[in-house]
Amino acid sequence: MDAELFPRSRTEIAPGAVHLPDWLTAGRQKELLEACRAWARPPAGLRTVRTPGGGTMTSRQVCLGWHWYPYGYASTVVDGDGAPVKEFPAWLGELGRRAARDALGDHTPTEEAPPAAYDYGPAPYDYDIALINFYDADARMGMHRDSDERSDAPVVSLSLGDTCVFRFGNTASRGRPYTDVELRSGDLFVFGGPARLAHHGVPRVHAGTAPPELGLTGRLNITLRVSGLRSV
Ligand SMILES: O=C(O)CCC(=O)C(=O)O
Repeated sequence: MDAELFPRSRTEIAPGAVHLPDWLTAGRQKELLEACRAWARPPAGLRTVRTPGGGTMTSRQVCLGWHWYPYGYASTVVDGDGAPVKEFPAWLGELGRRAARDALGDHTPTEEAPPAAYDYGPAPYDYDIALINFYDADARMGMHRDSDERSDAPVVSLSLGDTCVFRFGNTASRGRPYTDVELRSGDLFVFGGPARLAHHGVPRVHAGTAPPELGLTGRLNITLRVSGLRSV
């Protein structure tokens, strides 16, 4: 491992938005990558997302649990091959809960433990959506809010492969103030409470920076969310 001049540590980027570097072990990253490769296969596999204005997103996406399309959720790939969305596995939900707890703390107030600084919604979170975005060297993601869910549970974001610049902004607009955070393979980013509806995006991917032992060219991001929707 590279010796860091300034070791990376837990950082609260904004109230309710926490970056935990190196949260996933190398082994866990490999397992997640293998799972992503399987999920990317058709039916209901990796696709290019078309926006209502006629554009296309440069990152490609596959969904689990609920299928996201601009701008809503469906149980089938309504803007693709029409297949039922792939199942959201229980182990991924458990990983999401652990991630939220590690980043934000156990905020179920008890007599001994005071409530957390912010209201993150009722835990434990029942994660039921994964959006998996694949970025090649030229892919980006514009500033947006995750606002199609009917739940205020924290969003969990896991990164694999190439390092990117993750821009974390504010709830009012796509513009400043924002903070640029370097997300590397294995990093965890969680945003909830007052940050849940903050704008965020990926203005840049640094090609060729993935750990060679992972065996991934490009970047994968796995975003876990609670839909608040009832299964059909
Ligand atoms: O790739 C990332 O780190 C961000 C993904 C994202 O913002 C999203 O899926 O809504």
